[in-house]
Amino acid sequence: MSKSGIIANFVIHKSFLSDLTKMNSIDMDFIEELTWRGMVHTMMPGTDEQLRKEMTTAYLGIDPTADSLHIGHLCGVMMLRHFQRCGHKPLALIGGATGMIGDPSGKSAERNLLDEKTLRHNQEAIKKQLGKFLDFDSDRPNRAELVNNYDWTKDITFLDFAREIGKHITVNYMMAKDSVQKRLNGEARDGLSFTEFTYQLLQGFDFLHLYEAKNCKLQLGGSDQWGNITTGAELIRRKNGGEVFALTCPLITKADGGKFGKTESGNIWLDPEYTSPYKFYQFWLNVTDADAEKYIKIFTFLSREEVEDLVAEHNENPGARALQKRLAKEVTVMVHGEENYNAAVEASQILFSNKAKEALQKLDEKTLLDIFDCVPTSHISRESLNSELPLLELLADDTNLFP
Ligand code: 383
Repeated sequence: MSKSGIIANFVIHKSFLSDLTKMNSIDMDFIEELTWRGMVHTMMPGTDEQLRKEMTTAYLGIDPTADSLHIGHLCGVMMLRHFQRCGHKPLALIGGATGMIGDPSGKSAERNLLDEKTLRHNQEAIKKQLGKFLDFDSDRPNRAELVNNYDWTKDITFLDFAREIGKHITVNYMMAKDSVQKRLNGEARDGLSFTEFTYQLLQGFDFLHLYEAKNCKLQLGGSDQWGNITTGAELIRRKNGGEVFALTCPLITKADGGKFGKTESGNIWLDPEYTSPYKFYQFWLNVTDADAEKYIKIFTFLSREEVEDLVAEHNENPGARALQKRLAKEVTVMVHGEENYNAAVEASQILFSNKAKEALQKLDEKTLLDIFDCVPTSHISRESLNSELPLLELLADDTNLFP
Protein backbone atom coordinates (compact mmCIF):
# COMPACT_ATOMS: atom_id res chain seq x y z
CA MET A 1 0.00 0.00 0.00
CA SER A 2 1.29 3.45 -0.81
CA LYS A 3 1.90 5.53 2.23
CA SER A 4 2.43 8.86 0.52
CA GLY A 5 -0.08 11.59 1.12
CA ILE A 6 -1.98 9.49 3.62
CA ILE A 7 -1.93 12.02 6.37
CA ALA A 8 -2.56 15.01 4.20
CA ASN A 9 -5.59 13.27 2.76
CA PHE A 10 -7.27 12.73 6.06
CA VAL A 11 -9.84 15.47 6.38
CA ILE A 12 -12.34 16.07 9.07
CA HIS A 13 -15.29 18.28 8.44
CA LYS A 14 -14.45 21.62 10.06
CA SER A 15 -17.84 22.33 11.55
CA PHE A 16 -17.55 18.98 13.29
CA LEU A 17 -14.67 20.20 15.44
CA SER A 18 -16.21 23.58 16.09
CA ASP A 19 -19.32 21.74 17.23
CA LEU A 20 -17.08 20.07 19.76
CA THR A 21 -15.67 23.30 21.17
CA LYS A 22 -19.17 24.72 21.43
CA MET A 23 -20.51 21.71 23.18
CA ASN A 24 -17.87 20.82 25.70
CA SER A 25 -19.19 23.05 28.40
CA ILE A 26 -22.71 21.72 28.13
CA ASP A 27 -24.01 20.15 31.26
CA MET A 28 -24.56 16.69 29.86
CA ASP A 29 -24.31 13.51 31.84
CA PHE A 30 -21.68 11.19 30.41
CA ILE A 31 -23.05 7.90 31.72
CA GLU A 32 -26.63 8.81 30.82
CA GLU A 33 -25.53 9.78 27.31
CA LEU A 34 -23.49 6.62 26.78
CA THR A 35 -26.22 4.42 28.24
CA TRP A 36 -29.02 5.45 25.87
CA ARG A 37 -26.56 5.14 23.00
CA GLY A 38 -25.85 1.53 23.94
CA MET A 39 -22.19 2.35 24.50
CA VAL A 40 -21.74 0.91 27.99
CA HIS A 41 -20.61 -2.70 28.24
CA THR A 42 -19.23 -2.87 31.79
CA MET A 43 -18.63 -0.21 34.39
CA MET A 44 -16.89 -0.35 37.75
CA PRO A 45 -19.10 0.54 40.72
CA GLY A 46 -18.66 4.16 41.75
CA THR A 47 -17.80 5.43 38.24
CA ASP A 48 -21.00 7.45 37.98
CA GLU A 49 -20.51 9.04 41.41
CA GLN A 50 -16.92 9.97 40.57
CA LEU A 51 -18.01 11.73 37.39
CA ARG A 52 -20.77 13.64 39.15
CA LYS A 53 -18.37 14.72 41.88
CA GLU A 54 -15.72 16.55 39.82
CA MET A 55 -14.23 17.16 36.43
CA THR A 56 -12.48 13.84 35.91
CA THR A 57 -9.57 12.82 33.70
CA ALA A 58 -9.91 9.58 31.74
CA TYR A 59 -7.72 7.85 29.19
CA LEU A 60 -8.09 5.42 26.33
CA GLY A 61 -5.11 3.69 24.75
CA ILE A 62 -4.39 2.72 21.17
CA ASP A 63 -1.38 0.68 20.09
CA PRO A 64 0.27 1.91 16.89
CA THR A 65 0.22 -1.48 15.17
CA ALA A 66 -0.83 0.10 11.86
CA ASP A 67 -0.56 3.60 10.43
CA SER A 68 -4.28 4.26 10.50
CA LEU A 69 -7.21 3.91 12.85
CA HIS A 70 -10.09 1.70 11.71
CA ILE A 71 -13.74 1.67 12.64
CA GLY A 72 -13.04 -0.80 15.45
CA HIS A 73 -11.34 2.17 17.15
CA LEU A 74 -14.11 4.61 16.45
CA CYS A 75 -16.35 3.63 19.37
CA GLY A 76 -13.52 4.37 21.81
CA VAL A 77 -12.74 7.66 20.09
CA MET A 78 -16.44 8.62 20.24
CA MET A 79 -16.40 7.83 23.97
CA LEU A 80 -13.51 10.23 24.44
CA ARG A 81 -15.44 12.88 22.50
CA HIS A 82 -18.56 12.42 24.58
CA PHE A 83 -16.37 12.59 27.66
CA GLN A 84 -15.01 15.94 26.56
CA ARG A 85 -18.43 17.24 25.52
CA CYS A 86 -19.64 16.42 29.02
CA GLY A 87 -16.98 18.69 30.49
CA HIS A 88 -14.40 16.05 31.49
CA LYS A 89 -10.80 15.78 30.39
CA PRO A 90 -9.82 13.06 27.90
CA LEU A 91 -6.32 11.72 27.41
CA ALA A 92 -5.57 9.77 24.27
CA LEU A 93 -2.67 7.42 24.84
CA ILE A 94 -0.53 6.13 22.01
CA GLY A 95 1.07 2.85 22.95
CA GLY A 96 4.58 3.48 21.66
CA ALA A 97 5.82 1.00 24.30
CA THR A 98 2.93 -1.47 24.48
CA GLY A 99 2.88 -1.57 20.67
CA MET A 100 6.34 -3.11 20.92
CA ILE A 101 4.91 -6.03 22.91
CA GLY A 102 1.45 -6.74 21.43
CA ASP A 103 -1.76 -7.13 23.42
CA PRO A 104 -2.86 -10.78 23.62
CA SER A 105 -6.47 -9.70 24.45
CA GLY A 106 -8.82 -11.12 21.85
CA LYS A 107 -5.95 -12.63 19.86
CA SER A 108 -5.76 -16.35 19.41
CA ALA A 109 -2.10 -16.45 18.42
CA GLU A 110 1.18 -14.80 19.33
CA ARG A 111 1.92 -11.74 17.19
CA ASN A 112 5.02 -10.85 15.27
CA LEU A 113 6.96 -7.98 16.77
CA LEU A 114 6.90 -4.78 14.75
CA ASP A 115 10.20 -3.09 14.07
CA GLU A 116 10.96 0.21 15.72
CA LYS A 117 10.89 2.27 12.49
CA THR A 118 7.41 1.02 11.55
CA LEU A 119 6.14 1.67 15.06
CA ARG A 120 7.35 5.26 15.09
CA HIS A 121 5.86 5.87 11.65
CA ASN A 122 2.51 4.39 12.75
CA GLN A 123 2.57 6.40 15.93
CA GLU A 124 2.87 9.67 14.05
CA ALA A 125 0.06 8.79 11.63
CA ILE A 126 -2.34 7.84 14.43
CA LYS A 127 -1.45 10.94 16.40
CA LYS A 128 -2.47 13.06 13.39
CA GLN A 129 -5.75 11.21 13.00
CA LEU A 130 -6.65 11.56 16.67
CA GLY A 131 -5.96 15.27 16.45
CA LYS A 132 -8.95 15.57 14.15
CA PHE A 133 -11.40 14.06 16.61
CA LEU A 134 -10.62 15.78 19.87
CA ASP A 135 -10.06 19.35 20.88
CA PHE A 136 -6.36 19.38 21.80
CA ASP A 137 -5.87 23.10 21.26
CA SER A 138 -8.37 25.15 23.21
CA ASP A 139 -7.39 26.79 26.47
CA ARG A 140 -10.20 25.12 28.38
CA PRO A 141 -9.19 23.10 31.42
CA ASN A 142 -10.68 20.00 29.84
CA ARG A 143 -8.72 20.23 26.62
CA ALA A 144 -7.63 16.82 25.38
CA GLU A 145 -4.05 15.68 25.77
CA LEU A 146 -2.04 13.18 23.84
CA VAL A 147 0.41 11.00 25.74
CA ASN A 148 2.74 8.22 24.70
CA ASN A 149 3.65 5.42 27.10
CA TYR A 150 7.06 5.09 25.45
CA ASP A 151 7.99 8.32 27.25
CA TRP A 152 7.69 6.87 30.76
CA THR A 153 8.57 3.28 29.94
CA LYS A 154 11.70 3.55 27.81
CA ASP A 155 14.14 4.31 30.62
CA ILE A 156 12.91 1.83 33.19
CA THR A 157 15.20 -1.11 33.72
CA PHE A 158 13.90 -4.63 33.86
CA LEU A 159 15.07 -4.93 37.46
CA ASP A 160 13.23 -1.78 38.53
CA PHE A 161 10.06 -2.96 36.81
CA ALA A 162 10.27 -6.40 38.39
CA ARG A 163 10.88 -4.94 41.87
CA GLU A 164 8.56 -1.93 41.83
CA ILE A 165 5.65 -3.08 39.70
CA GLY A 166 5.78 -6.86 39.40
CA LYS A 167 6.02 -7.30 43.14
CA HIS A 168 2.47 -5.96 43.65
CA ILE A 169 0.64 -8.35 41.35
CA THR A 170 0.69 -12.12 41.65
CA VAL A 171 1.07 -14.44 38.71
CA ASN A 172 -2.06 -16.17 40.02
CA TYR A 173 -3.99 -12.94 39.49
CA MET A 174 -2.59 -12.43 36.02
CA MET A 175 -3.24 -16.03 35.00
CA ALA A 176 -6.94 -15.70 35.78
CA LYS A 177 -7.46 -13.11 33.02
CA ASP A 178 -9.51 -14.11 29.99
CA SER A 179 -6.77 -13.09 27.56
CA VAL A 180 -4.38 -15.50 29.29
CA GLN A 181 -6.87 -18.31 29.86
CA LYS A 182 -7.93 -18.33 26.23
CA ARG A 183 -4.35 -18.85 25.14
CA LEU A 184 -3.76 -21.60 27.69
CA ASN A 185 -6.98 -23.49 27.13
CA GLY A 186 -8.30 -22.17 23.83
CA GLU A 187 -8.44 -23.94 20.51
CA ALA A 188 -5.14 -22.46 19.42
CA ARG A 189 -2.90 -24.01 22.04
CA ASP A 190 0.18 -22.18 20.87
CA GLY A 191 0.75 -20.91 24.35
CA LEU A 192 1.64 -17.38 25.26
CA SER A 193 5.13 -15.95 25.39
CA PHE A 194 6.45 -14.32 28.52
CA THR A 195 6.54 -11.13 26.44
CA GLU A 196 2.80 -11.03 25.79
CA PHE A 197 2.08 -12.28 29.29
CA THR A 198 3.67 -9.09 30.66
CA TYR A 199 1.37 -6.90 28.55
CA GLN A 200 -1.37 -6.45 31.15
CA LEU A 201 1.21 -5.30 33.68
CA LEU A 202 2.65 -2.76 31.27
CA GLN A 203 -0.84 -1.37 30.62
CA GLY A 204 -1.40 -1.42 34.39
CA PHE A 205 1.79 0.57 34.83
CA ASP A 206 0.41 3.22 32.44
CA PHE A 207 -2.73 3.59 34.51
CA LEU A 208 -0.59 3.94 37.65
CA HIS A 209 1.66 6.49 35.95
CA LEU A 210 -1.27 8.57 34.64
CA TYR A 211 -3.00 8.37 38.01
CA GLU A 212 0.07 9.69 39.77
CA ALA A 213 1.20 12.20 37.14
CA LYS A 214 -2.16 13.48 35.87
CA ASN A 215 -4.70 12.46 38.48
CA CYS A 216 -6.32 10.21 35.86
CA LYS A 217 -8.98 8.18 37.63
CA LEU A 218 -10.79 6.44 34.82
CA GLN A 219 -9.74 4.18 31.98
CA LEU A 220 -11.97 3.68 28.95
CA GLY A 221 -11.70 0.97 26.34
CA GLY A 222 -13.51 -1.74 24.43
CA SER A 223 -14.82 -4.73 26.36
CA ASP A 224 -11.72 -6.71 25.30
CA GLN A 225 -9.72 -4.33 27.51
CA TRP A 226 -11.51 -5.10 30.79
CA GLY A 227 -8.84 -7.53 32.01
CA ASN A 228 -5.95 -5.13 31.35
CA ILE A 229 -7.80 -2.20 32.86
CA THR A 230 -8.64 -4.04 36.08
CA THR A 231 -5.01 -5.14 36.46
CA GLY A 232 -4.11 -1.44 36.46
CA ALA A 233 -6.81 -0.61 39.01
CA GLU A 234 -5.52 -3.43 41.21
CA LEU A 235 -1.93 -2.23 40.87
CA ILE A 236 -2.95 1.30 41.88
CA ARG A 237 -4.91 0.00 44.86
CA ARG A 238 -2.03 -2.17 46.09
CA LYS A 239 0.85 0.18 45.41
CA ASN A 240 -0.75 3.46 46.17
CA GLY A 241 -4.02 2.79 47.97
CA GLY A 242 -5.86 4.91 45.39
CA GLU A 243 -9.29 4.16 43.93
CA VAL A 244 -9.77 4.34 40.19
CA PHE A 245 -12.57 3.41 37.79
CA ALA A 246 -13.20 1.65 34.50
CA LEU A 247 -15.79 1.76 31.78
CA THR A 248 -15.81 -0.34 28.63
CA CYS A 249 -17.90 -0.13 25.48
CA PRO A 250 -19.15 -3.08 23.42
CA LEU A 251 -16.76 -4.36 20.80
CA ILE A 252 -17.77 -3.45 17.29
CA THR A 253 -17.40 -6.65 15.34
CA LYS A 254 -17.09 -7.39 11.63
CA ALA A 255 -19.99 -8.87 9.65
CA ASP A 256 -18.58 -12.35 10.38
CA GLY A 257 -18.62 -11.63 14.12
CA GLY A 258 -14.83 -11.27 14.32
CA LYS A 259 -12.99 -8.44 16.04
CA PHE A 260 -11.87 -5.48 13.92
CA GLY A 261 -8.12 -5.50 14.25
CA LYS A 262 -5.20 -4.19 12.40
CA THR A 263 -3.93 -7.59 11.41
CA GLU A 264 -7.32 -8.93 10.39
CA SER A 265 -8.72 -8.60 6.89
CA GLY A 266 -12.00 -6.88 6.16
CA ASN A 267 -11.10 -3.75 8.02
CA ILE A 268 -12.67 -0.41 7.28
CA TRP A 269 -9.87 2.10 7.71
CA LEU A 270 -10.22 5.81 8.36
CA ASP A 271 -7.32 6.53 6.04
CA PRO A 272 -8.75 7.18 2.56
CA GLU A 273 -5.70 5.54 0.98
CA TYR A 274 -6.67 2.25 2.56
CA THR A 275 -10.47 2.49 2.40
CA SER A 276 -11.67 5.02 -0.15
CA PRO A 277 -14.48 7.39 0.94
CA TYR A 278 -16.68 5.53 -1.57
CA LYS A 279 -16.07 2.14 0.06
CA PHE A 280 -16.35 3.71 3.49
CA TYR A 281 -19.73 5.18 2.59
CA GLN A 282 -20.87 1.88 1.05
CA PHE A 283 -19.94 0.01 4.20
CA TRP A 284 -22.37 2.04 6.32
CA LEU A 285 -25.02 2.07 3.63
CA ASN A 286 -25.05 -1.72 3.54
CA VAL A 287 -25.30 -2.56 7.22
CA THR A 288 -28.36 -4.54 8.35
CA ASP A 289 -31.39 -2.76 9.84
CA ALA A 290 -30.44 -3.95 13.32
CA ASP A 291 -26.85 -2.71 12.97
CA ALA A 292 -28.00 0.60 11.49
CA GLU A 293 -30.12 1.29 14.56
CA LYS A 294 -27.22 0.31 16.83
CA TYR A 295 -24.54 2.19 14.90
CA ILE A 296 -26.42 5.44 14.40
CA LYS A 297 -26.39 5.90 18.19
CA ILE A 298 -22.73 4.99 18.55
CA PHE A 299 -21.13 6.67 15.55
CA THR A 300 -23.12 9.89 15.18
CA PHE A 301 -23.96 12.76 17.46
CA LEU A 302 -27.65 12.81 16.49
CA SER A 303 -29.83 13.47 19.51
CA ARG A 304 -32.12 10.90 21.05
CA GLU A 305 -35.18 12.55 19.47
CA GLU A 306 -33.57 12.64 16.03
CA VAL A 307 -32.68 8.96 16.29
CA GLU A 308 -36.18 8.03 17.47
CA ASP A 309 -37.77 9.93 14.58
CA LEU A 310 -35.48 8.22 12.11
CA VAL A 311 -36.22 4.78 13.53
CA ALA A 312 -39.96 5.45 13.28
CA GLU A 313 -39.55 6.65 9.70
CA HIS A 314 -37.47 3.59 8.89
CA ASN A 315 -39.98 1.17 10.38
CA GLU A 316 -42.76 2.66 8.29
CA ASN A 317 -40.87 1.97 5.12
CA PRO A 318 -37.77 -0.18 5.69
CA GLY A 319 -37.14 -0.45 1.95
CA ALA A 320 -36.20 3.24 1.79
CA ARG A 321 -33.29 2.54 4.18
CA ALA A 322 -33.61 5.94 5.86
CA LEU A 323 -31.48 4.79 8.80
CA GLN A 324 -28.63 3.46 6.69
CA LYS A 325 -28.62 6.57 4.49
CA ARG A 326 -28.45 8.96 7.40
CA LEU A 327 -25.85 6.85 9.21
CA ALA A 328 -23.67 6.68 6.09
CA LYS A 329 -24.01 10.42 5.61
CA GLU A 330 -23.14 11.40 9.17
CA VAL A 331 -20.13 9.11 9.52
CA THR A 332 -18.73 9.79 6.05
CA VAL A 333 -19.01 13.56 6.55
CA MET A 334 -17.43 13.26 9.99
CA VAL A 335 -14.44 11.28 8.74
CA HIS A 336 -13.97 12.41 5.13
CA GLY A 337 -15.78 15.75 4.85
CA GLU A 338 -18.83 16.90 2.94
CA GLU A 339 -17.19 16.99 -0.48
CA ASN A 340 -16.02 13.39 -0.37
CA TYR A 341 -19.43 12.37 0.92
CA ASN A 342 -21.15 14.04 -2.05
CA ALA A 343 -18.73 12.38 -4.44
CA ALA A 344 -19.42 8.99 -2.84
CA VAL A 345 -23.19 9.45 -3.19
CA GLU A 346 -22.80 10.43 -6.82
CA ALA A 347 -20.52 7.48 -7.54
CA SER A 348 -23.03 5.16 -5.90
CA GLN A 349 -25.72 6.28 -8.29
CA ILE A 350 -23.66 5.81 -11.43
CA LEU A 351 -24.78 2.32 -12.25
CA PHE A 352 -28.41 3.35 -12.10
CA SER A 353 -28.23 6.74 -13.69
CA ASN A 354 -29.02 7.80 -17.22
CA LYS A 355 -26.14 10.25 -17.12
CA ALA A 356 -23.59 7.52 -16.54
CA LYS A 357 -21.25 8.81 -19.22
CA GLU A 358 -20.84 12.28 -17.69
CA ALA A 359 -20.61 10.85 -14.22
CA LEU A 360 -17.99 8.30 -15.24
CA GLN A 361 -15.85 11.00 -16.76
CA LYS A 362 -15.66 12.83 -13.45
CA LEU A 363 -14.48 9.78 -11.52
CA ASP A 364 -10.92 9.14 -10.50
CA GLU A 365 -9.50 5.74 -11.33
CA LYS A 366 -9.54 4.44 -7.76
CA THR A 367 -13.23 5.16 -7.21
CA LEU A 368 -14.08 3.67 -10.59
CA LEU A 369 -12.28 0.45 -9.65
CA ASP A 370 -13.97 0.49 -6.23
CA ILE A 371 -17.40 0.70 -7.85
CA PHE A 372 -16.73 -2.23 -10.12
CA ASP A 373 -15.29 -4.17 -7.24
CA CYS A 374 -18.82 -4.48 -5.89
CA VAL A 375 -20.63 -5.64 -9.08
CA PRO A 376 -20.16 -8.68 -11.35
CA THR A 377 -17.41 -7.94 -13.87
CA SER A 378 -15.65 -9.72 -16.67
CA HIS A 379 -12.32 -9.10 -18.35
CA ILE A 380 -12.02 -8.82 -22.12
CA SER A 381 -8.61 -8.83 -23.71
CA ARG A 382 -7.58 -5.73 -25.62
CA GLU A 383 -7.10 -8.00 -28.63
CA SER A 384 -10.76 -9.09 -28.66
CA LEU A 385 -11.86 -5.51 -28.25
CA ASN A 386 -9.77 -4.44 -31.21
CA SER A 387 -11.08 -7.28 -33.38
CA GLU A 388 -14.13 -6.53 -35.43
CA LEU A 389 -16.24 -9.13 -33.71
CA PRO A 390 -19.93 -8.12 -33.37
CA LEU A 391 -20.72 -6.92 -29.89
CA LEU A 392 -23.20 -9.72 -29.17
CA GLU A 393 -20.70 -12.39 -30.00
CA LEU A 394 -18.03 -10.68 -28.00
CA LEU A 395 -20.26 -10.50 -24.93
CA ALA A 396 -21.49 -14.07 -25.30
CA ASP A 397 -18.16 -15.71 -26.04
CA ASP A 398 -15.60 -13.63 -24.22
CA THR A 399 -17.44 -12.84 -21.03
CA ASN A 400 -19.45 -14.78 -18.52
CA LEU A 401 -22.16 -12.11 -18.52
CA PHE A 402 -24.43 -13.58 -21.19
CA PRO A 403 -23.84 -17.32 -21.24
C1 383 B 1 -2.15 0.39 25.54
C2 383 B 1 -1.69 0.95 26.71
C3 383 B 1 -2.62 1.38 27.65
C4 383 B 1 -3.97 1.29 27.42
C5 383 B 1 -4.41 0.71 26.24
C6 383 B 1 -3.51 0.25 25.29
C7 383 B 1 -3.97 -0.38 24.02
C8 383 B 1 -4.84 -1.61 24.27
C9 383 B 1 -5.30 -2.18 22.92
N1 383 B 1 -6.31 -1.55 22.34
C10 383 B 1 -6.79 -1.87 21.02
C11 383 B 1 -5.86 -1.31 19.96
O1 383 B 1 -4.89 -0.62 20.30
O2 383 B 1 -4.77 -3.12 22.40
N2 383 B 1 -4.14 -2.66 24.98
O3 383 B 1 -6.14 -1.60 18.79
C12 383 B 1 -8.21 -1.28 20.83
N3 383 B 1 -8.35 0.11 21.29
C13 383 B 1 -9.76 0.61 21.23
C14 383 B 1 -10.60 -0.16 22.19
C15 383 B 1 -10.62 -1.50 21.53
C16 383 B 1 -9.21 -2.13 21.56
O4 383 B 1 -7.46 0.94 20.78
O5 383 B 1 -11.55 -2.33 22.17
C17 383 B 1 -11.01 -1.09 20.14
O6 383 B 1 -10.38 0.23 19.99
O7 383 B 1 -10.15 -0.20 23.51
O8 383 B 1 -9.21 -3.42 20.96
O9 383 B 1 -2.18 1.93 28.82
